[in-house]
Amino acid sequence: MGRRIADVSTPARLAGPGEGLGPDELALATRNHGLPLEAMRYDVTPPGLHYVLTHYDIPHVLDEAAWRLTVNGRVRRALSLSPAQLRTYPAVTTRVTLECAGNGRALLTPRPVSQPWLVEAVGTADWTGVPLRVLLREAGARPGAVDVVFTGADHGVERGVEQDYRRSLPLPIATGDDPEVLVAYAMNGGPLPPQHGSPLRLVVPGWYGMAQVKWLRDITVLDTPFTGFQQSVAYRIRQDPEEVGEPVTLIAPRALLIPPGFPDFMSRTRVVAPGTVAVEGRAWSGRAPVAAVEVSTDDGQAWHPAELEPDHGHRWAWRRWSFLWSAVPGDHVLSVRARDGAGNTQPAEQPWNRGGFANNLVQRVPVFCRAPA
Ligand SMILES: Nc1nc2c(c(=O)[nH]1)N[C@H]1C(S)=C(S)[C@@H](COP(=O)(O)O)O[C@H]1N2
Ligand SMILES: [Mo]
Repeated sequence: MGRRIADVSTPARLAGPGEGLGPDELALATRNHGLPLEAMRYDVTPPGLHYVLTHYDIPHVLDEAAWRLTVNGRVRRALSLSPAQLRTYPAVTTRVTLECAGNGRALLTPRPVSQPWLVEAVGTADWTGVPLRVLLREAGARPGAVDVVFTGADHGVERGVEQDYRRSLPLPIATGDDPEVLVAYAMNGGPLPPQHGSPLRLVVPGWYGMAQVKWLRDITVLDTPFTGFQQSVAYRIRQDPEEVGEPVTLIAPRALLIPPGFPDFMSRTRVVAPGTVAVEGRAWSGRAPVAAVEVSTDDGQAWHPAELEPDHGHRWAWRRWSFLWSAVPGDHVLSVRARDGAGNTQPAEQPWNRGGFANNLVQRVPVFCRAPA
């Protein structure tokens, strides 16, 4: 799996009672960044506003023409393809909402010490590339193949293990067409930015962020289940460190609202004037299409149906919803929750796990409605 370099690495841990963010979490929080929630107004997140999460360093790719994506392992014919060669295949563009599996983890108690997301680790882009199944068909997976492993060009140490960033998908998902996994070379019609995986990345619609391998340089077909660090150690739902745990896979439903009015600089409490306030936001689920969105203006006591826009043919993208609120002077807490077609919902009290993965607690937005002018 990788060389052990325990001396430079800290184990996964939980914050103690009342422990604030330390320099380690602050260092992650300043390198990585979330989506400013007001950017949910755009169907497609403008460049630079999409959330970013990178475990190690962003690789410096000097010469894109020299990049090779290899497809090897249990295949009849190994491939080695440049980004220019990949562009000669029929291109597919899919609008996909990505969300980090650790989104919301900083709100958990106890807090898993890691990238301290509140709720903003999300973004939506039009990804263009070649369907993975086309490349795997060309290479020809041999009988007995079970997993497909994706290796990024970035390298680091995690919990004492030196490693490349590496994740796998079961063969039926890698070769499936619903969702259709892409080897993407473009984002929103332009080249991939360095932080989003230039020159090539994997896009797995409906799956949490860890599956979306950036700086993709190698695809290996295995006849045994992949047990790499990001598959078997990280990204498992566990209560105890000793548990094998359940793998993190598809995105649980979540709705977020664009905080209305204007913010206080430090508390970020919102200020609105009395009267009708148009509240809007986005909702998504990787498990089934979103079926309903509800809004509460009294901190989750009463729930009212929101207007949910159709998906406009974009099954894997967030959907816009809206709600008219008659604001009266005073303090309020606005919330929103989504339910998907498979009956998955958002909890008012979040079940906990050590990594803080796949949580989807209902968002709370404090709003102060000031007296009329
Ligand atoms: N090679 C590589 N791919 C990676 C990562 C990484 O650190 N290295 N981080 C993953 C995680 S945890 C997330 S949430 C998504 C974030 O994708 P984005 O930065 O394009 O939003 O990338 C995934 N792909
Ligand atoms: Mo992530």
